[in-house]
Amino acid sequence: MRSRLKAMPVLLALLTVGCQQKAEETHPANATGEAKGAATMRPASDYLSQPLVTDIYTADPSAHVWNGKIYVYPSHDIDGPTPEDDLGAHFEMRDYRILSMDKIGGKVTVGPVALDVKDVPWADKQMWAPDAAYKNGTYYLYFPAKDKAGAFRIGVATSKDPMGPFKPQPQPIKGSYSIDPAVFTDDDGASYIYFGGIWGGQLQRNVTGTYDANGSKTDLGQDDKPALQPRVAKLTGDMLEFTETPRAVQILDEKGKPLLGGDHDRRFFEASWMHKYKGKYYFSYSTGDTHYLAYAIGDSPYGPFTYKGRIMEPVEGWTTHHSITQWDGRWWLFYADTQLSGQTRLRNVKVTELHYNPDGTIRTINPFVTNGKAAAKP
Ligand code: FUB
Repeated sequence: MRSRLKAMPVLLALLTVGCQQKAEETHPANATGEAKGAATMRPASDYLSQPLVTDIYTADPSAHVWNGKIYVYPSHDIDGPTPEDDLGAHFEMRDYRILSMDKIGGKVTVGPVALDVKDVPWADKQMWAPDAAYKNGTYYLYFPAKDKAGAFRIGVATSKDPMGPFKPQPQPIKGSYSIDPAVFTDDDGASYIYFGGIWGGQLQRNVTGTYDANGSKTDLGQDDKPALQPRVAKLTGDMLEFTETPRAVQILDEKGKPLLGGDHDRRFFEASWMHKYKGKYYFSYSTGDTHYLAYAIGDSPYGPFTYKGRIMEPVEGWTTHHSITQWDGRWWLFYADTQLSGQTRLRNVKVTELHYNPDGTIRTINPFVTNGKAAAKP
């Protein structure tokens, strides 16, 4: 899983001393807070966009616009002791802090702790990528965490304030499993939750709907069979439960055949997101070990969705995870990389504009600036 970064620790150790001055020049705001700014191999000008916050490490940004403000619900990365492995044991997050801003490019406020793992009765550790929703005066925070048996479940917590604090339900959502919840509310008011992730996200250990602690560590190991699919379920009117047994989300190729397990450049890995553009449903996701953000288009929130291409080429770092939202008449991609730290486990969220082509396809974004210019492929 980590092949791109295998040489990174040694390289970083060497660069930390030599590049300290450079790092400080590049990230002057890093002198305070958790995100101290370490070795960086590139000047800030190489990146398409800059970290939204530099005082804490953040990842997995789920962005929403409420009451004219932008709220970002990220993971809060911490520098824990667990060694990096293929199952993401090094992502040891223990709480959530929410970001808000009046406009894209404006000042970003970092909220206080909005939910702590110690206050969630069923959860033990690893508060991974969250999302949020709003209905009838209440904000809902959806979050994955490992329970005491080591199985990922999805919880929900509520608040009257989009910044929290959130009060968790005493149990995870009944029938939930795996990671990366993303909630989409359609024009008719119905809300759907998408979730799932393979490898450390344990989707392959939940194929029957019941967690199998002895299941495969990665995927189903069936490269010539349909890939594991993300899940979707309609939420109940109170937003707290599934109305149905989660369904598999079909992602098809251009011939209408399911993407195969061996198609690592296109198959689903984790990080579901749903948005609607000109009446079509866009399901987007991360391809994980090939590091792309990809998307597929369909006519219903349940799918099927036809693979259309990449939203973003690989960022610096192993994972990226995104959300897409409209603000001030333009579309924005929130994502993360490791610009501040150079370490997989310590990420920082960013935002850049997303553009559609006239036929509804999305222009692929290069997260780096080449020859002084941002490159976006038509
Ligand atoms: O942040 C922990 C995990 O890494 C997320 O849940 C995945 O989407 C990946 O970003």
